[in-house]
Amino acid sequence: MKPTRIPIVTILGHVDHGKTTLLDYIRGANVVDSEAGGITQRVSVFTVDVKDGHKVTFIDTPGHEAFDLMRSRGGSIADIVLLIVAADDGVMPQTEESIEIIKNSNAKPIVVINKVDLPGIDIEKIKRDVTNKGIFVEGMGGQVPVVQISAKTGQNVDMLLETISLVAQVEGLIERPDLPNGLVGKAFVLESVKDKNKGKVSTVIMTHGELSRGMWLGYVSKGKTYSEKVKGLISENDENLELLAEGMGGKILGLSELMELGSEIFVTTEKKERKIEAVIAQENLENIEESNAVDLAALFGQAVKEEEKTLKVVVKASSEGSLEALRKTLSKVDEDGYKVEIVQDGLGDITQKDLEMAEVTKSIILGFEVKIEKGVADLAIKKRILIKTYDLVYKLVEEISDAIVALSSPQESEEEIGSATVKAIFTLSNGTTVIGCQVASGVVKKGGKAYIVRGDDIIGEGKIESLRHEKETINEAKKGVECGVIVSNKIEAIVGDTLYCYKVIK
Ligand SMILES: Nc1nc2c(ncn2[C@@H]2O[C@H](COP(=O)(O)OP(=O)(O)OP(=O)(O)O)[C@@H](O)[C@H]2O)c(=O)[nH]1
Ligand SMILES: [Mg+2]
Repeated sequence: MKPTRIPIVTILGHVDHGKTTLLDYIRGANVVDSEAGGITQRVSVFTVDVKDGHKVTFIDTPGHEAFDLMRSRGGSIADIVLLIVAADDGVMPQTEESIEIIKNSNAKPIVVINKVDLPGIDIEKIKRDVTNKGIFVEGMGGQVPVVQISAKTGQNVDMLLETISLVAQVEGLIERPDLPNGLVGKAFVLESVKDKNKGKVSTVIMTHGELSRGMWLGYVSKGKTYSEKVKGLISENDENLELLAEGMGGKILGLSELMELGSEIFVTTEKKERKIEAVIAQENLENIEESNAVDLAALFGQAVKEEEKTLKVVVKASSEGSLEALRKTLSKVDEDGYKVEIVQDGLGDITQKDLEMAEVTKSIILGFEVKIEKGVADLAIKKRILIKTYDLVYKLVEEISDAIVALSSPQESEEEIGSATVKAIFTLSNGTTVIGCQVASGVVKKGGKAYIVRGDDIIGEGKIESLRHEKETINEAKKGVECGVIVSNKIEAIVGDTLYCYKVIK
């Protein structure tokens, strides 16, 4: 079984609500007093020892409105988010913004009401206000834990740490995809600064695997890929580190370029520039495809106006010749009156300009033998604009035609791929039901459709959102394997029911 990694906990909340004071208390330090104007202006990462040899990584973020990107970056990487609300101030603009970050992430929230040492405070009002903004807390009909603390006196901080461990254990950490082959680690860049003594310094957090001094780092800066040996690694307190384990944060020194904020960096044991380039290109594509996981036709569907029956596209290609060929071929596509309209075409990689064009014209972007410029892929995901790149013309035309066929005749069929016997039902603290099963035939797959059947009746159905074997997340469970299944819809399954897994064919 995989060792459980160190949980990543991001602290979010309005300015001056006590985020840094809380972290100072937890690590027995004193940062607040040394901050300019008492305001946090950068993201910092600390891995601290909590009870029983367990470690937790905390990301402190600034609460001032100017630092919204730092907050959302901190939120995007977290397993758990502490929403700090000062009891005397209540829900304020950056509390609300932090709530939005939480709602858009997979992180598990814990509401922390701070400054309860102050007189004349109304805890119930804060709980109500937070719930009204969509974080449903305990005691208000929801499940999100609320801990009342004083970061100044330390009151209930122990209880908060216990709540963090409990949430991490019971609800689990965010699932991260496996590392690409040949890599030993992957990290996320939270902050990069030019320090006059230390040079270029990047604060990173290890999301996968590990990084130690002497290993090689691959990263992209201003569109160029670099591969460099790690010369220095320090903690937030400038102590030398030999290793960053999974879930730990730290600073990398001595790189020749500044790492881009929010980018991912890749760790190899030797110099592997080519490999890294390939991985980065692949990840860009996967990110896009994942975000558009709905299915191609559905996304094409967004770009097609029913009455016009046209699919609008922006086309980029590597040469004038291939562009010409594409124009010609795409103009011939006609499926039941559905056609392709090229709103713009050009040579070279897919850029932000292309994205803007696609956005205003409600198009998708097709690339032929071109790459996607750094940053554009992420932006496309946010804006939900589909980018597809191809190296083979016929593939491109084939996929477009298939998608158009699917549009003009939307049909689905299902095929049974496995069945399992329901052995136990569990409920997680957030109310999610886990169906414990043993696979009786075939295979049960994540992403597949599940039907729960009792006798001759279908009790419920839904998509298989998560699949676990013991504590490990898996993609499929074969005959004989016991697994915990979470289905998208609430189903009142009981022991003895049968779960059938179906593959949906479009
Ligand atoms: N009375 C009381 N004061 C507190 C408590 N926690 C923090 N403070 C005070 O609130 C002020 C702001 O605390 P910080 O920890 O700097 O707040 P912050 O959320 O980190 O602020 P930014 O990083 O600027 O967003 C400081 O003067 C702290 O001493 C508490 O539990 N009780
Ligand atoms: Mg602070």
